[in-house]
Amino acid sequence: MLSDTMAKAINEQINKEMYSGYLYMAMSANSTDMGLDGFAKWFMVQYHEEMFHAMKMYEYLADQGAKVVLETIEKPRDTWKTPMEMVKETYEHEQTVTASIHNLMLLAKEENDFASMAFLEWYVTEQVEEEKSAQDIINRLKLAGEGPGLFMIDKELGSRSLSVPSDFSAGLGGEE
Ligand code: OFO
Repeated sequence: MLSDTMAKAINEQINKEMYSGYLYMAMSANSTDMGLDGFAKWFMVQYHEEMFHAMKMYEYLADQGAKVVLETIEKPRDTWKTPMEMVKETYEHEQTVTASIHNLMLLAKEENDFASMAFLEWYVTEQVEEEKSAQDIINRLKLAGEGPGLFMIDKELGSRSLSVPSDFSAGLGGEE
């Protein structure tokens, strides 16, 4: 059983995860518009990962007998001029999500909510990966510049494949 405060905080985090997905979908569209199909694929995979992050919380609330309450998703920005601008914003955005997950963990600790602490561990670890993957692309873009190296990076990013479920009609099936 979750406290009302914790249920509300997790519902707010669902909205943040959905916004992250919306932001990355906008970056995917912007990449397609720039002719960078690899970046477009990478950001679309990222979109699906964010939906998965939201759905894990959705299921957790349901499992704990708390109601999922969906709020309006903020409109994301729609134009970025360079891939570096998109990836830097991705990195900064993920830092804010990390802070938000850490705040949830602090709340769970304050409430001695051991189930939520255990549940949130997955997100703490995932955020390390989220920040690292954006930082890695920033580093590669710095090395490659805007010339032929950019097309190599675009090709590499295009090979990213989805490693989480994308069909939630029957729940997550215990997958991570
Ligand atoms: Fe859900 O990790 Fe990114 O935002």
